[in-house]
This record gives sequence, C-alpha cells and structure tokens, in this order.
Amino acid sequence: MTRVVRALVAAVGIAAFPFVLGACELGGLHPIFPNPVSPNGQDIFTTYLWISVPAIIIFIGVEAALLWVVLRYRRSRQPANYVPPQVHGNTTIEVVWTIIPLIIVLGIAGYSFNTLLKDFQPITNAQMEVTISGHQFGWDYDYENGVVVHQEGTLAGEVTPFVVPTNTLVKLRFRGTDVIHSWWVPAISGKTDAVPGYDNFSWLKIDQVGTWHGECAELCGVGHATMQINVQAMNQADFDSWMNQKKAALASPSPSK
Ligand SMILES: [Cu+2]
Repeated sequence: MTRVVRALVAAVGIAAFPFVLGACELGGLHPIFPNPVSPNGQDIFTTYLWISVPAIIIFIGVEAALLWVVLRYRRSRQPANYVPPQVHGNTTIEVVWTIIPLIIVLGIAGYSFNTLLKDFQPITNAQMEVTISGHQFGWDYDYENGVVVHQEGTLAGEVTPFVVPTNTLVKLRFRGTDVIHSWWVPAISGKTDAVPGYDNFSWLKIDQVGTWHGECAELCGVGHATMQINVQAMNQADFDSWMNQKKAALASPSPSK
C-alpha cells in the first residue's frame, strides 16, 4: 500500500510543478502566457489554447489509463509465475494508430503556420511605421521623422519604453546591425528576428493603455540577457505630446535624452 501512496504523491508532485514554476518570479518573462493586447498576440494565444488544452486532456487520459493498468494488474495481485497473454501484431490497429497522430500533427502544423504567417506579412494599410534595429546589446526605434528611442539593455527592468499610440496599426520593420537578434513581447506578437542585411516585418495594434515587457529571444552574445524590452501604449493625445517633446529635444542643441 505504501508503494501506491508513494506513486500517487509523485504523480501529484509532477503535475503541480508547472504551477509552482508559474508562482515564482524567475527574473525574466513570466512562464505563463500573458493577456494578449494586440490582435496578433490574441491569434497566438488562441492557437496556444486550441493545441494545449486538447493535448493536456489527452495527456491526463493516457496517464490515468497507464496508472490504472499499473495498479490494477501489478505483479503482487497475480498468482505466482503468472504470464500475461502474449499478443503480437495487428496490422489494422497499427495503421490506425499511425495515421491518426499523423493527421493531428499535420493539422497542428498547418494551423500554427497559418497563424504565424499573419504575424509576419508586410502590411500595406499601416497608420505608422517604425524601424526597430537590434544591436549588441540594445534596441533602437526609428519613427522615420528623426525621432529615435534608444533602449539599452538592463536586467533591472528600467529600460526606456518604445512608445506607441493605442488603437493604431503600427508596421514594424526589423533590422540587425551586427548579429541576429529576436524581438519578442509575448503579450503583443510572436518572435521576429532582426537580421543584418535583410528586413523582416511584423505589426502591432494595441487596444489599451499600459506597458508590456519582452526580451531578445535569440542568443546574441554575452549581453543577451540584458536586452530587455518595454513597450508602452498611450492614448493619441498623450502620444502626440510625448512625440512633440522628443521633436523639441531634437531641435534644441542641449544633449537631453
Ligand atoms: Cu539580442
């Protein structure tokens, strides 16, 4: 009986591990998916739910069946020298249990690939365009009107935010100036690589005021962990006054940041 109890305790412990992980602050991004605030982030979140929830249900079903067989038919409950029925080869079942997983995996691949494509296409109806370039170790956001936000990496989370207006479709152009970086703010969009010599595209349209955190998702050198990202969405009036301040700072000769 103690063995059964020990097995149950172990099973519960393993099942609880992701929740324990979720409760800890690990210093970087939270391991549980944040609330999406841009349609592409919402698409990724929906894809995640449609794949993970059935997978978790199947996992629990398989593990429960396994546990039931292990406990119900354990050796100590069988007569001495008991040998279970020896069953070999059933072509129909083998074909079925190969084809069904193949269909499921191809379905997941097609569905998620389609979602990713929506995130990466260069859109034509953007209301604003920003060029984001990654360097060792930070990000520059060029608003194409002379204003550039420099976001230098830090682990303290006190990075200068990349500011956008709410409810505005912003086209993002990505570049790398030295090595490949990857811009990733999970609440907003998927990961987009910033590659030297090749422009990648994504977009965002944030539906609420707030600040969201992200980080570089491509190992790019010793300072990789410090390439933190903050994106701040302001309503249009606040954004306009922020932008006017930046423009005024550009025009004045003082080296204010
Ligand atoms: Cu990087």
